[in-house]
Amino acid sequence: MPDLPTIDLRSDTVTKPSPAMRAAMAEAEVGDDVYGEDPTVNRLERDAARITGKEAALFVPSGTMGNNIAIKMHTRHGDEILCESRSHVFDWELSMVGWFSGCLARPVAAEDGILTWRKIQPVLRTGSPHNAATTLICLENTHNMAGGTLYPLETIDEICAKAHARGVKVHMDGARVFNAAAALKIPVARIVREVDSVMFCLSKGLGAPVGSMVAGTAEAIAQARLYRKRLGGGMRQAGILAAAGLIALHESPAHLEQDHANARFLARALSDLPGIRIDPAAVRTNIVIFEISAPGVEAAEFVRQLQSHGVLAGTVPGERIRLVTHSNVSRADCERAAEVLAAAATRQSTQTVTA
Ligand code: TLP
Repeated sequence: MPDLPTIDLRSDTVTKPSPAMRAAMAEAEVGDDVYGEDPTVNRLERDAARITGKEAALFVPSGTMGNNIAIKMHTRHGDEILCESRSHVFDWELSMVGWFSGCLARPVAAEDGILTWRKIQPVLRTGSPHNAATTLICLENTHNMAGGTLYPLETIDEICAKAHARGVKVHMDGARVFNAAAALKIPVARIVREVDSVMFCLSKGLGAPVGSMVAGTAEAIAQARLYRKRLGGGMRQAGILAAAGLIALHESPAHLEQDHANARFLARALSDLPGIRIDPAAVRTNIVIFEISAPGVEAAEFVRQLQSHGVLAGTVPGERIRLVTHSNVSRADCERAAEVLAAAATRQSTQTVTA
């Protein structure tokens, strides 16, 4: 049998730039962006602001930098911020909320990753001689570790209205907000209409090699520009990267529904397998998370088995396995991945039965 290419489902961060992106990068008009003179970056920032319905946007090297610049611009040292307990800002950003913004992150658990005002209200603090005030709520949409779940519009709007009435800001970690928009079939601008800022990634499902955007008011983004420079994120001829970002922004959203259909396909295939726990109905975007229910089988060992048969998956906390679909995996790849998953599941269930 000929060697088949590896199918990489570890993350949508693994996508390689398309030929159109590479061509645009080669031809990009550039300038020094720290002087504000890179026409391609300027265009990307203008377009991102328009598409998110915000006054201004800033190109940043990564989602992590974007989130932390946003948290910094909405808070002061010693404030509390509120976020979901498995959110990226809390769990995956090296405690930057404390390290960079000097804030305490108060996590609130939600089974499906989706915060509601009912969950938020009891833990919001107004500030007193004993308690620091909560000044920011972070919503992750889609929620990565909950399996790409998404916020209903009413939930976002209610949180924003009630938070704003108390002088609390709302930031959306919208690393995958274009996936949410594709799933809900509504514009991103509507999803983020009420939030004070949004970060979204060009380098995940949208397929650009590098970069994320932070959008908000002109005043907040002017401040964000200074924080980016402080963090060493002032990039010079960044138009080379922004050129790919423009293609990601304008052309990739139309293809996301295909990734979602592939994720649903994998989820359905997994739900038929012995020793696997998954609710396929919960898979709405491009992230599929499942558990091994067979006793004594470790997620890491299952992932090693998949890898030895050419399928890369990732483990996530809680002995769970994550598959992420993206533009570099086709339906045919997912069909082959489903066969590899089926063989691994059958092997482990027969081993557990005979053990
Ligand atoms: N997520 C990565 C890992 O860091 C877990 C992935 O493979 O999914 N917000 C969310 C919701 C994210 O999922 C990520 C990256 C980020 C922010 C950070 O983006 P980068 O990696 O560009 O710093």
